Amino acid sequence: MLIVLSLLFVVTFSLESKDREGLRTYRESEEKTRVDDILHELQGICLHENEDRDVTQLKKDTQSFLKNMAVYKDVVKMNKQLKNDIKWILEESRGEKEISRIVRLLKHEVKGICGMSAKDCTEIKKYKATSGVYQIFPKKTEGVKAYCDMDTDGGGWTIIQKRYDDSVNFQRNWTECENGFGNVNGEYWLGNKHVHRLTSSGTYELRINLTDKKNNKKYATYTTFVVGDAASQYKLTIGGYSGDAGDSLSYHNGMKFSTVDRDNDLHSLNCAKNEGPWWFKSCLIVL
Ligand SMILES: [Ca+2]
Repeated sequence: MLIVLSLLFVVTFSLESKDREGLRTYRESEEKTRVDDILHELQGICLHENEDRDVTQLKKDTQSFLKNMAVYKDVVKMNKQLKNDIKWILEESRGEKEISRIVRLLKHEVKGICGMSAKDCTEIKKYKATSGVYQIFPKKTEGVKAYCDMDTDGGGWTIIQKRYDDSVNFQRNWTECENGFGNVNGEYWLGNKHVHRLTSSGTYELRINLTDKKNNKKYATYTTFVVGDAASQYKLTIGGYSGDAGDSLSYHNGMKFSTVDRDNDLHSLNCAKNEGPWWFKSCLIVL
């Protein structure tokens, strides 16, 4: 019996491998690694769900930065977003009196950078390589919390669905499926509108991981995965299967999303009533 099901996204391999090449070059020297670490820490302030980064901690970090001006100068070189304001810090900062101004400035700048850079977990991976809950901004619009898997197959996967312990009821109506539901630290559905925004903003690969009670793992990947907009009833476009879990999705290619309160399948019954919300052509056991 299958007890874990997670659907994950990642940009196509070619895009990701290009980024990794960049990171390798980036980490060539010790000094550059230190700068990289500071940038990652700054990104982590607003990217990560961890709320313990309060003003007191930020003040400590700021004082630490001021003691490491040489490193800070390199931060400037590596991040245009911070350049002007860090220049101001270096030139104008005069001890404790300036700390509160610097804190406000850094928070503002860092949030700006995070908001612009974190379209999905693949982008976040450039700054934070730790799996966990992050705020992402698909299509740079409304933010949504998602769990980022930074470990599976190179990491950078945005999880759109995770099920493993039946702690969350997945038999939800159209609106709930549209906006998302569940617990982002446990079982959840990201929401059709967010999945649409993601898959319409670039080329995404879908990965499905299955683990049984004996911890046997299987997977399926699809090189094409697009979810249409609300007007299309979140129509599924899928193709390019590979893996060892079997291809259970291609049969439903081209179908609209169905829920208990919206029957869009081609079967005489409403498949979602027994099988939960999904893209159905006819009623089959899905995954
Ligand atoms: Ca039907």
